[in-house]
Amino acid sequence: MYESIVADGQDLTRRNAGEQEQRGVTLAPLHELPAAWQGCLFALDDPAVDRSFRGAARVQLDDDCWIEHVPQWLSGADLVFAELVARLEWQQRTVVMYERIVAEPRLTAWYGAERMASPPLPVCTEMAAALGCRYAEPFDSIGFNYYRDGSDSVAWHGDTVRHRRRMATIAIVSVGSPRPFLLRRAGGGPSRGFALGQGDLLVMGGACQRHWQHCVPKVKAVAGPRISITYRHGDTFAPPRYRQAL
Ligand SMILES: O=C(O)CCC(=O)C(=O)O
Repeated sequence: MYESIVADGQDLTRRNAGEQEQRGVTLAPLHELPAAWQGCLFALDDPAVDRSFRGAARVQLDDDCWIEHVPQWLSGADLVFAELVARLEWQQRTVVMYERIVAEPRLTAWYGAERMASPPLPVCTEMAAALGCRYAEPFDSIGFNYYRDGSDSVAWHGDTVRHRRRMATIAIVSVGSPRPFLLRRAGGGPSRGFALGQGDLLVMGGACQRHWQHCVPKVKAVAGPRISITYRHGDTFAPPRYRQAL
């Protein structure tokens, strides 16, 4: 049932669009790094998190909402990127847009609470523990997004947790090539941007998911691949859009 995708995974995935429409999701494990990956393969340090959060910069967006940025919080990020590409069962999900079924412009993988005891890499547990200590939240799920190139993206949104809780802390660790990550007030207006990759951590806290939106826009310039590793809390069950694929 799995599609076997190697170096040109993006092309093959897109050739199978017809099948994705019928099944809603295609499992797309990738066993080799994309040709575009320019990581320093000679500098693959053992992954480790900086438990001191040195260099953390917190920005109060408004009375209720804050973000914290920690550049290069995870060391050995190139190795983590390569291992996640190879180990995760990447899924090509579809969504309904304007009455048409279209493939999401990125691949995804999900580890809910029931899978957190056996994460794809030990450092995923280390990250959850360090984040839990600093932000005083029991991070119990990980969502992975794989942006294969500049045409992959995620549109402006607030995470669905906003429907259940006003306050939530969401921590995103980025590995691979830096990509713009933008934040703006819900409903529009000027945006604030970060280039996230190579082990950077960006945390959104307070009522950010209600009052602010974030996105990873498409980029025209050549962009290498990036994976975001997103820690959330209180999402015992996978959100509906993931559930179809389990
Ligand atoms: O990839 C990112 O940095 C953002 C991911 C995201 O917005 C999401 O999973 O809801």
